Amino acid sequence: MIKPSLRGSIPSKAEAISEIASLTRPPQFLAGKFARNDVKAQRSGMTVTHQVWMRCSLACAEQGRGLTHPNPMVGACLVKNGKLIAEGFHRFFGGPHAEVEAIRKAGKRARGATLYVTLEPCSTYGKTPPCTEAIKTAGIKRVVVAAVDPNPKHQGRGLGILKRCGIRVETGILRREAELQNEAFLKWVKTKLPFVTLKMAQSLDGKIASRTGKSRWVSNVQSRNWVHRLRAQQDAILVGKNTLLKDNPRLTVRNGKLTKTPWRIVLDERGESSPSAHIFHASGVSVLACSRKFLSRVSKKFSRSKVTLMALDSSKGEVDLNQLLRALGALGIVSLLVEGGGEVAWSFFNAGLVDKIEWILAPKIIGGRTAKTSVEGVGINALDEASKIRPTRLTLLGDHLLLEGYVRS
Ligand code: AOF
Ligand code: ZN
Repeated sequence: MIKPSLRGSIPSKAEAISEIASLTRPPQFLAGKFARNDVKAQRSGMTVTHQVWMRCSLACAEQGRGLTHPNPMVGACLVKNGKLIAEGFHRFFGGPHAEVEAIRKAGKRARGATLYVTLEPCSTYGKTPPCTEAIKTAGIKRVVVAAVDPNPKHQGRGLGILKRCGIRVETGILRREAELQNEAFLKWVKTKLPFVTLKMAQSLDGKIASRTGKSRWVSNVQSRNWVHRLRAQQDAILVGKNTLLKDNPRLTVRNGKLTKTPWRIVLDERGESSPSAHIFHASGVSVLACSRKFLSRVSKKFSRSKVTLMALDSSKGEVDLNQLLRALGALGIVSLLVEGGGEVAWSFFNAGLVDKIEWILAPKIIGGRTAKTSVEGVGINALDEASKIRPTRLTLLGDHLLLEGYVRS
């Protein structure tokens, strides 16, 4: 049995609120223990309460997924006398921080309240003033934090400032869940490289097309809808030039409430793509990553197109992916979705650059020794050289299986 992933355990806002509603009538086992004035039980009761409110903050933070880069997702709840008085989340880069949004909504009622926040409050002037100041001014008496800010500018500083001015501070409540929620930001802030998710849709026998090259549609409607939601959570989406030449995908996000379009990136060493391909004409940013060696030729070919050219080192017909990721990281791309095809997938696995996989298995057998497979390239010699995956979740999308997991380093 595959254990559900922690991300799967982050509740929707409705679930978190209903969990909280049940807590305002304390569960019997807690009420009994409080009645006996059992100090230990009170402490564990407090932990349960903290976890419930922190789940609410995690659910708030989740609403910013895909919209905040290169900032993290952050959610906050203000609680007084066991009741939620205001909540907030970080909505977009440069916008108010979660804590400030909750404090503004609460107004005078924030005085004496407890703040539950998924990330340590910031303590310096960035795009916005420090949240530690807003917390002090609002008269908040206790701050409960899930994860310490990994950003070296803030790490631990905010907590220290709050403690020194007499505010009670507790940390580590649902820390793992909060870190998982911001796994991409965590990697980026430490390494300045984007978190790479590789998505693939294949038949049970590993094919992504028939022997005649037909690939539409290996997957079903539910999994295609799911892919649109996955795309909406990313800062950039990458495909290889073969996918572009063959499928001419739009790589758009159709999730109804989109407020940000991920960048679209094509790996194309020699600039063989057609300037009329759909992705170079859709709204938003399109990037063609080519070799420096071919830059002048490529820029002439694409001179009338609004694509941005990124010139990289290349060898043996492939652009340097490490260099590409460093460049994207420097441009503030925190999460990158690699969508194939098989040669691109191999190059990313072979360079050890994949963090997470999202693998859709269509319950069909395509067959054919020349039919394209999901991961091509030259492959490995010995099985112990294989990229190994730690599976974390198995989901049914209609009659298709979605396997999620992390590449073991
Ligand atoms: C956010 N949202 O709710 C919290 C953050 O340039 P600034 O002022 O937006 O500051 C960004 C940093 O602040 C960010 O990298 C993180 O370390 C910290 N906390 N950031 O974007 C929030 N609480
Ligand atoms: Zn802040």
